[in-house]
Amino acid sequence: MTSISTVAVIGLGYIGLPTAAILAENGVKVLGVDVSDHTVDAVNAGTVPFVEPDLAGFVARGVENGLLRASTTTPAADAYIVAVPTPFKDGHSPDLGYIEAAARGLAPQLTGDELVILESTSPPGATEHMAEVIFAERPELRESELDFAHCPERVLPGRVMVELVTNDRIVGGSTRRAAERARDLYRTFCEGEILLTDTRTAEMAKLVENSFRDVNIAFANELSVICAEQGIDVWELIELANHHPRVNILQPGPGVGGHCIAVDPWFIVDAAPQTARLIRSAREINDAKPQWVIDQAKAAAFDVQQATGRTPVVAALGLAFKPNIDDLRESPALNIAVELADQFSASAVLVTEPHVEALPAKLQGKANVELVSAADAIARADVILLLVDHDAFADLAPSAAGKRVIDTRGQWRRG
Ligand code: SAJ
Repeated sequence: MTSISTVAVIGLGYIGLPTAAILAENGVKVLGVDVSDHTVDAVNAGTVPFVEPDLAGFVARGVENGLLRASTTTPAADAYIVAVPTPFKDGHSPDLGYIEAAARGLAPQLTGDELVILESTSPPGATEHMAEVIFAERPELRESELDFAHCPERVLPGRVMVELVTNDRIVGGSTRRAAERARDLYRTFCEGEILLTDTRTAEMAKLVENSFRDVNIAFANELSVICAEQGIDVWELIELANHHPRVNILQPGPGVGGHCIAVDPWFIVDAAPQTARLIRSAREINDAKPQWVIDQAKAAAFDVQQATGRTPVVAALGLAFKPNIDDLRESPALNIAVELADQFSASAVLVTEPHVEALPAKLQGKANVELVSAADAIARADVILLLVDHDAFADLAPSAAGKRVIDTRGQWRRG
């Protein structure tokens, strides 16, 4: 068993590139692999193709020190880290196609004593499946000393370079030796605890962490709908209930966004369709929340029209999937704004997002949509939807009478 001095990181996205860069920072020779020429060129020029605090400095140093370079083909290495996307296919089933392609890409390079790590968020059994894809390409390696591991990441976007170092990690090995080899590799940069298990448990742990959060947000979202029916202020209710020493209810919102929490629980549902009942319900509750918000907006617009006889102006404050970031991926706020634009085609729909400079593609070309400042939106609109509790909105609660406010985050209610 050779020691690990070179690592190929396959997939230079939001997780792969930071991992490659931090390994290089700690003296490991890293060869990054990506299908995108743009990404490969950017990395080789010492730059980054997306925004993540501090990442650019790590990449620049790695390239300058000769420890990090990228290519579109998979080179020979002592260890491989596969960090490619696992999107949906056919509804909510995970598509393992990118993992399979990465496995086929690295298989020809193997000599039989390497460590192959799957880092992509994956359904239970995906690491075993990756190994099978490799063995199908190279049957003679079945009896070799190849090791496989799954090491899910838990880093929070915006804090990736810090959390890569400080978070605890779960490392699941195909054997104890595989887990220990992977642990030793992550130890080069991870200062948190590294906990060893088997591959299926490690795969499930990542899915369970995000499902735990999804289920708890669904509880808050369900409460918000019940409270609206019952004439109770949900924000006050949660604040009061959370004074109980063993109660900690999360915050309702316009739905759950991002590329993890709204996605990963479905992998459990797909793996256990009959038994994952609570997890499925939580997903359905959170996915239904944007439509509920739109229905609230419609009712408010109807009221304004009845009262004034004119077509109301509607404002959507915030497009990002959570506060104080510019990330629009799987954002319920953005989807609500798109629906408002389509369903209120006769109305002006004013959109505000302090973290972007132009209308996102999904809203471009819609004649009734205008990107304006928050102050402008609040001054002009009859119906105001607060969709993201960005700090920038905190002090802007509308004071004029006659405006209908749908505060989906309770930001103005909470003060
Ligand atoms: N949200 C609520 N109410 C809350 C908390 C969050 O509506 O009380 C919403 C947010 O507005 C957002 C969504 O949930 O739309 C998700 O936001 P988040 O901050 O909970 O999580 P992410 O998606 O940014 O990152 C999560 C983290 N996982 C957990 O907290 C269990 C992160 O540690 C993971 O690394 C990441 O998913 C991932 O990559 O899986």
